[in-house]
Amino acid sequence: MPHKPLTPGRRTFLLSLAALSGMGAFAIADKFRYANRYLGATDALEKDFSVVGNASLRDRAAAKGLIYGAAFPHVALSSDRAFAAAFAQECAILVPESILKWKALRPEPNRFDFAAGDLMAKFARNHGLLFRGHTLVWHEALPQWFQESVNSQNVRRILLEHIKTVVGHYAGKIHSWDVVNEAVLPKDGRPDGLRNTPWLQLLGPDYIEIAFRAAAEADPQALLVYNDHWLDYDTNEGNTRRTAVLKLLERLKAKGTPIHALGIQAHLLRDKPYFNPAKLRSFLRDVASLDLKILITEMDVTDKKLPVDVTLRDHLVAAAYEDYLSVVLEEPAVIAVLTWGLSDRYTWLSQDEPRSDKAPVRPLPLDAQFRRKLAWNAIARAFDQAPMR
Ligand code: 9MR
Repeated sequence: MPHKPLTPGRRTFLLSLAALSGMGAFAIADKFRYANRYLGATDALEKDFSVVGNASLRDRAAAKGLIYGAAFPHVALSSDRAFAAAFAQECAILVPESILKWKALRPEPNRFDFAAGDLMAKFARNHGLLFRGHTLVWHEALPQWFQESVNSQNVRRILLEHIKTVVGHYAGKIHSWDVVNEAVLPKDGRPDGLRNTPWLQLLGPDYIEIAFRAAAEADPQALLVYNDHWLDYDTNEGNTRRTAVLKLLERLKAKGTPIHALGIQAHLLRDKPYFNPAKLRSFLRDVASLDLKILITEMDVTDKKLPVDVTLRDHLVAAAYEDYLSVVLEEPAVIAVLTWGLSDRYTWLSQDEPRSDKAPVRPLPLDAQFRRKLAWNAIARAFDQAPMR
């Protein structure tokens, strides 16, 4: 990556930052060198993330015909009223982070437990939020009994029963369902690019179509989504994944499968300098040309490898949000943006992608005290600048 010269403008900016934070010349030179190791770090530091007014993300998105929302961690529902209040203020759509997965919902083959899901649905209803379902078919979060007792003889019945029961239970109350999650993994080596999951092994590649048809039958009103990850970057993996997902969507549409949208998870890695707006744009266009809507379903920005300095880290994370959203929101087929969590207090990344220096991670729009961060500003700015739907 080219080293950016320390221009007078940059020097003045960094010096005023030093003056503000009381740092000496050494610390600033250090900070600059550090910043420059990351693509665009100096640009991110100089970027203006100001926003006009105080309106919530929910209102800014709605002003453009978009929906903003987030994943809600079950642990916060009864125990954290401040989080719930911040959620209701900023969001227009709620997706339970875990409790609608098989493991939580179906503790035994013949017993469904809707208690937690129903509480979450009630919270959404009481606060005028749309409710979104995640997820009906995934190779993770399966209960122990699945591995022990599901086989090629009973799998179809068990899957159809699951979809009928769960989708039927929330029919009429749900905005959209992630019907199938993360079914593509080109490096598993299959010509169709599908991941070698228990579903594929037991039911064959048609399991995806079977699931969508069952979901459509159980709730003809819900928007049915195929959801997948690592579609964002111009890397070998990103490129092969986008191609494989597109082919899967084409096959499903050609068979008349009732699929309505692609969910792009967008778990971003700021330290990976492989963002290519042109490639992402053309992927979105290709998806839209299949007459599919697009949702950004699980957005966050991993700060695992970013400098520990909070000012710099927050700028880099915010820049990643704005760069990405300003590109995807140009595409009229994109109808919703959800972050995977709302506050740094509750994020899967604390567990799954912790920092080696043990500093708390800061991947989401609100900090751990529910104050708006620069990432919030970045999302707000992207909504403000987005074309009207
Ligand atoms: O954030 C979720 C975490 O709390 C759960 O333990 C985990 C397993 O159920 O799933 C995480 O959410 C994943 C989502 O369901 C699918 N895309 C990747 C998300 C992060 O791993």
